[in-house]
Amino acid sequence: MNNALEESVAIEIPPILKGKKVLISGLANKRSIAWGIAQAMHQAGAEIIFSYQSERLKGEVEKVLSGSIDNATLVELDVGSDESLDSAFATIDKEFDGKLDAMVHCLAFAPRETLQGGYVDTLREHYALAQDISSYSLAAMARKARPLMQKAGGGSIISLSYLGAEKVIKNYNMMGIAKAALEAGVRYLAGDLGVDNIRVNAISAGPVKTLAARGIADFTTMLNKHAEIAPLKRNVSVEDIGATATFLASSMSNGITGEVLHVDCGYSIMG
Ligand code: 0WE
Repeated sequence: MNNALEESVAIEIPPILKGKKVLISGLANKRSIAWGIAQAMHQAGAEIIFSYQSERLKGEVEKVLSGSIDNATLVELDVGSDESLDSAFATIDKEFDGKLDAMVHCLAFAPRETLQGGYVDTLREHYALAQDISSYSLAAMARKARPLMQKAGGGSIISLSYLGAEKVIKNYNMMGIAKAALEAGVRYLAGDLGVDNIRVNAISAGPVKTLAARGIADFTTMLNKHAEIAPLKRNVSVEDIGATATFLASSMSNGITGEVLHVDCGYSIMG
């Protein structure tokens, strides 16, 4: 089940999300980081709604969930559309009785051309699309989640980032700029929403071989290098990320907001 470059250690998840209502976006298939997060939060006792981008992707979400999480609700949400945001959150409002305790933002997109060559060549149109889907969408979703989280007495919003936001990583290019904006967005949203006891944090995850990494040049070489350099001498697993996301969604992290936590086996501390 685990990638060969990861260590297979079962993580014990205590029932810290019992009765909590959670929205998870970005589940594409069983390798998705969103799936690692969903399984951990499910183990922790959460009630989960999954969002999928389009009808085309709904079948795969149903396939992944079947036999594992059978009581979940699915909702279509294309973050590139305000109408879709309106209708998705209307459904979530109904399904969850007006309340939402946590939201996981596990979405990004940049046109493939921007993930090769140099950032210097990025087209205006590609920049705008990448920022819209990868960074603005967190603010758009937070704005829609806010009244539901207010009704729940507070909430936790969790997004996913990557080291390419802070350092120049070969080929990450446009996504690095989008993740830098996302991380700044996490801080500004934490500033806005703290008054409602809504916390906003990000996990900066080490590289994981997901659908989003497919076709990225030399990704396997990158994973090998990462495992060699990282203090823990392995790559991060979706279980590692799921456990940290569960912690951030729970009251165990009530004093943490506006933070970007590195879940990268220590890779980013190395000089
Ligand atoms: O954030 C990401 C990737 C997100 C992503 C992936 C794709 C591939 C397919 C965004 N847009 C697209 N557009 C597509 O057309 N990661 C953290 C994974 C990743 O992507 C890289 C990496 C790593 C790590 C790209 C280059 C270098 C490293």
